[in-house]
Amino acid sequence: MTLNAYLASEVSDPDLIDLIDRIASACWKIGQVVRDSALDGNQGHAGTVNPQGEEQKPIDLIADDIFRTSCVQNSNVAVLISEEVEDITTLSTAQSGGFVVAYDPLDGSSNLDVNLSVGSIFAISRLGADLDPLPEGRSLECAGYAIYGPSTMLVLTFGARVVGFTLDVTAEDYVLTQADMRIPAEASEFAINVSRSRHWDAQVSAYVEGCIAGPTGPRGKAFNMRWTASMVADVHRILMRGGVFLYPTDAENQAQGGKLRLFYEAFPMAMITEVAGGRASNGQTDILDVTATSAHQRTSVILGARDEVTHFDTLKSHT
Ligand code: P6P
Repeated sequence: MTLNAYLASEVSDPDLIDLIDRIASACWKIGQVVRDSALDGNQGHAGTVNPQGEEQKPIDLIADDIFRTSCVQNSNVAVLISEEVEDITTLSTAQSGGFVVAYDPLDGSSNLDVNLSVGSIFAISRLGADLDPLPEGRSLECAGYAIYGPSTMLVLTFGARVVGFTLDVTAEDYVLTQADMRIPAEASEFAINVSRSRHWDAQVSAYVEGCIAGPTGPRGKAFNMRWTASMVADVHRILMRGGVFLYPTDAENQAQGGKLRLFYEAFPMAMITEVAGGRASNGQTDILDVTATSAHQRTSVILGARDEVTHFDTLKSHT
């Protein structure tokens, strides 16, 4: 089944179908630019920084342009929130019911120069009658990501199930390869940047120590660890074979509220995780219930296997 056939059978709003089709085309183009980045001189640094103060690569800006240009061709797009752009873009045609698209055009771009997986992340909601451009987590209509790895894949959810499409370059189409992606409740693989352990609070330290203590430790089993420095790649692995991902707020990033951004990283990945049967928490509450106050707001993220996130919660008493 192709992406277009799936959308025709699952989505009733032709405007939303058109927007997803344009995003899928944008991700196809971004995947091509990613693949040719070393040949086209699009690696290294652009000499600019994004709203997070992170150095931008030429390809970050190219990906943002591709994504933005594709989205605005949909006549019902009202608002764009991009990791790469400080200001929220509100189109002159914006009206209640218009699409709000929050996106990270190239997530994990530091992996690009070393030829490791990167991705694009997006969340689609509607502009309310109050025209407030900041979406609410529980109001997302669609969340998805593209992963540019050994193959380009597009993973989507509209709330009922999570589906995965693989780009068939020969056939020039996205083909359904995962019809119902589920995250097993139990896990034996965790993902966290362990180099930050000196900054962790006692709860995070207790969780990770429990995982690495192995069969004779409190968890009674061995865990494996992965860290790819690309949220898309870590979340995709969890969707494909289970596990848990943690990027907690810690003593070093506490002042800015953590590392990962709410609208275009945490919200979409939280919706995908929950629909796939997992949990996504900021350590206090479900991420999708977090109230947003600014476009580039950050959050703590613990997401993946339901029982792992619940176990993490039980360690809150560690001080
Ligand atoms: P660290 C990429 O920059 C990102 O936003 C996520 O995709 C990824 O999980 C995280 O930051 C990587 O952070 O501390 O490994 O550089």
